Amino acid sequence: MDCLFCKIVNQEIPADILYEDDLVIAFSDINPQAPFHCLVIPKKHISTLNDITEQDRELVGHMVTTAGKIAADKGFAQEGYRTVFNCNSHGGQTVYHIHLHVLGGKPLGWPPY
Ligand code: DGP
Repeated sequence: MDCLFCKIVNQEIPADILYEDDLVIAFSDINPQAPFHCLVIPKKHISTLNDITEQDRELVGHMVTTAGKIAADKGFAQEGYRTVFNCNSHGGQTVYHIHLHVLGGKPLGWPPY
């Protein structure tokens, strides 16, 4: 399977890795949209949120708790930060391996558009 983020998981292409364990890896986004912007991804390939099953419940929960821990470690817990899953074209998904964006370090606009 030709998946960019699987290649990062397998260390076939480099990334600025912030966190890694048996289930997930977090790395800096190559095109940051905030002073801090990283992606938390599962090591297991899942293409979109539509492909998540009940069996992935703990894995996806672990992605969210990992995002929260990273944000807290970076000092964003008090002022806040944003987490985003984009799904398919209307959601703005460009890489088809699920990833949780973690953005912080400034007030973020809402709604997106
Ligand atoms: P999305 O649009 O939700 O699919 O977000 C994909 C993100 O992935 C986007 O913010 C840019 C980031 N990205 C794309 N290619 C690479 C890469 O090769 N390395 C890293 N670190 N990030 C990438």
